Amino acid sequence: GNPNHRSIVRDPKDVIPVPPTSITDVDPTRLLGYGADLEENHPGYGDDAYTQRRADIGRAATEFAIRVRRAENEHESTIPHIQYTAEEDACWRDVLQTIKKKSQDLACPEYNAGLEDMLAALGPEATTRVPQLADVDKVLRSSPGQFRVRPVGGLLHPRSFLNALAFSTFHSTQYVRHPNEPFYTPEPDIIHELVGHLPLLMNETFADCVRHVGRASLLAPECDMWHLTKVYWYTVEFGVMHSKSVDRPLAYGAGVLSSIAELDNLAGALDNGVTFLPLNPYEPLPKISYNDGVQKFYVSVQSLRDMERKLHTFADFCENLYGQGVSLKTWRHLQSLKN
Ligand code: HBI
Ligand code: FE
Repeated sequence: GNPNHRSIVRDPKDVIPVPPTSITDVDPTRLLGYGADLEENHPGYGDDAYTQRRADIGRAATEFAIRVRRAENEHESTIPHIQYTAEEDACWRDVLQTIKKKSQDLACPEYNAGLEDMLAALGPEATTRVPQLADVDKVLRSSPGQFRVRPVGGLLHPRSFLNALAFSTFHSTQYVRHPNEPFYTPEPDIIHELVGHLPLLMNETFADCVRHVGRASLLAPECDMWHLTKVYWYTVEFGVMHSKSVDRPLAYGAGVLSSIAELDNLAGALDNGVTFLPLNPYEPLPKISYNDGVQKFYVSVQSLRDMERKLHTFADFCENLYGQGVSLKTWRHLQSLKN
């Protein structure tokens, strides 16, 4: 070879992937986390009947995904219908009632409106029985947010999960958390998805925010995926809204809205010295804490509009950067050399 030509060896984690061009390209079968055997920290650990039930419902979702791929025609009527047990319905009813009460004072108004609209559209049965995902999908599709739901068997791989958001698709589990711990689950379950995530996805501005995070992920190299996961985590999962006209922070993140401990933590946050950081998606974000209790700080936005503007600009920036073959990680490195 030419001795003057130094070949550049790229780190494989810094290479831009071929992005999916439609939701059909997004693989919903790459699951992470709890598999057939639950770990010790799972409330269902050692409960064979629960483990079996959860696995059966999960498998139905994966089989749905495989059927849809073959047919290349995703239709809402084929979302598996689950016959929920009286115990599962009771768990749904208890959590929903408690959250509905608490959210009046602690959630942002757009969430409360979304929850009310969603329940009204689902009909009176929805307050006492776990709604069918096929029905929720219809409600969401015809709402201003224009999202749709796809069933999934468990915690989906972050790239598949985030990519799908760009195509207005939210992956939702269908199994119910363990009845011994109605207010805690270490993994997403249908209560977390329906009570935590879907009410705000009825809202157009919020749905746009979520689509922006998805869009930023489409061309993201592997080395940026964890950062984008954190952007999602500190907004859609645990974000709070602190508007100038309200004297306290209000929840909009699903992990706060579907957890009594988080809602109580947020209620006492101003008195207990919990810190609030303004959203800055460009800079490194703090380590995610999963298993050590409630959040020690929250990332805040002033309004959904404020968040939409920030994430819109951020997604445009990522697309542009990735289009030039540069990762956020490399961009940050180059910035630090300049200063
Ligand atoms: N999978 N089923 C499901 N539900 C989620 O809420 C979810 C997921 N996979 C990843 C994820 N959320 C995020 O926390 C990020 O890792 C993108
Ligand atoms: Fe979630």
